[in-house]
Amino acid sequence: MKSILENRPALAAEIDKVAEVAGYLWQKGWAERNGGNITVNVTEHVDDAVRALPAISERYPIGTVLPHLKGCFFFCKGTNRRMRDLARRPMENGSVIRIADDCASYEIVADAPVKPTSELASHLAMHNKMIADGKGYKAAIHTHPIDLVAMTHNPAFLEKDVLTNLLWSMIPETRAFCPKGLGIVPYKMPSSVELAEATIGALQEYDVVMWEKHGVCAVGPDIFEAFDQIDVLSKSAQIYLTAKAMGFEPTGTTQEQMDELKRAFDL
Ligand code: 2HA
Ligand code: ZN
Repeated sequence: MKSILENRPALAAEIDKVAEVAGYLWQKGWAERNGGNITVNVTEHVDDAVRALPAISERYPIGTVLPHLKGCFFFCKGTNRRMRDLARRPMENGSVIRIADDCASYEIVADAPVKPTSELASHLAMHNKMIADGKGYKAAIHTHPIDLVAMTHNPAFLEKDVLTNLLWSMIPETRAFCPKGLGIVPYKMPSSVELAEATIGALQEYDVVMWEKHGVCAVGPDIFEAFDQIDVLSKSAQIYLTAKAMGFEPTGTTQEQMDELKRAFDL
């Protein structure tokens, strides 16, 4: 079977990045079984031949109407597919979908009829918002980092910006590379439109949001940037819990030191 990636180096390069990040998620222990999902807006890498491709699936409802997505193309990890398999064979464990003109449904166009992630409503709602914001963000990721998810089991950490300030104070890089901090979405049913809507609400202020007792979502210009933000936050969480495991409460950098960083890096 001919792959949509053949003779499309820019599109193939985006899918390569997705596969690379999928491997990291597995290696980090953030992606048990089919846990987590990745979607990338690949519309800019799609030519007339792709636009003319017939659908290879029925038309599925998104569950919500997303006006900015009309005619857009997305690469999506498949539902029930393993992240570790996406790493090795991305086009067998994910697919390219086209959003229909009603902005409320989609069809699969390539390579195989692999149904997209169960969190498609949240992912597409994030992409709709990213287009509306006009910052050129193209990637969304959801994964289950052990340390960050564990922290959401403490009600004190669910108060606005408590976790953000704690994680910023563990190592200066976290403030520098995740300058908006970490939003919190109270527990919602996985895959639900309510979860999608709450996620969009939190993204007004943050590029990374925690889903209480479930996982984390991040958006960015590409999948590497989205992944890196989760990675720096998880590093901070690791430092916090390593200090706790050594039997003491970490002091954290002071507010003064953080303010100095904010000025120096123009955050
Ligand atoms: O795709 O992580 O939240 C599996 C999940 C659902
Ligand atoms: Zn999940």
